[in-house]
Amino acid sequence: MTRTIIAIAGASASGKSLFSQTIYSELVNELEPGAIAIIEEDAYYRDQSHLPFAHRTQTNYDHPDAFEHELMLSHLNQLRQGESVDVPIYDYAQHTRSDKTRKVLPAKILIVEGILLLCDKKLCDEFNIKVFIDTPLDICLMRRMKRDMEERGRSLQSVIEQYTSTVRPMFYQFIEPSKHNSDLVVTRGGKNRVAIDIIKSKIKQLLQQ
Ligand code: UZR
Ligand code: MG
Repeated sequence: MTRTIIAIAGASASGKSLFSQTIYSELVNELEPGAIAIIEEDAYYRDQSHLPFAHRTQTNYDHPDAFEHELMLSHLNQLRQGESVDVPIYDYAQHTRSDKTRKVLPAKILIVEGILLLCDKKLCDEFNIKVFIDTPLDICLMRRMKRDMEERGRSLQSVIEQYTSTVRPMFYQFIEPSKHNSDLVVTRGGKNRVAIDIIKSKIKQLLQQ
């Protein structure tokens, strides 16, 4: 069976998750069970339970080394071979993996989304369709302040510190250049209806083959 892996990358708070989740949730009920699945790169942030909490807050989470891309790669290979995988569940408040996992079944269409997916050559080789969400960084910063304070338990000061020390520099060093590895650039983010509909119809076309 041919399986298609679609990667959605872009800056933190660019709208990757909303874009991917919108496509996934609008299709999942319409398609036969097991046709489509979704995985976040964030799930593969390294386990840091061996480090004291104060050390974990110092990690550069916007650098490729923060992710266990090797595990993600082996999961993608297993899914391609029709095996299911146990994807880690990350705890942003504790800055480490939780002890829970999520079972993902091998679907015909797999959407993966995350900030640094297109920086990794080995991962890129696995992706059949590569999309980059290109949202201006000031818009991302405003969304990020709101999200991290409301959903990830952060103070305004910590969001600003993280943004200045890692989010912004790593964006220019790794994420922005990875745009050139994409097949498609989507402006604005998760609410670009035309782009969502184009990806949805591509998925439906692939499922009919
Ligand atoms: P998205 N991140 C944390 O702040 N703490 C963690 O323990 C793990 C990740 C942040 C990370 C990155 N940043 O920018 C963001 N910093 O999560 C990626 N600093 O998540 O793609 O959903 O924005
Ligand atoms: Mg996200």
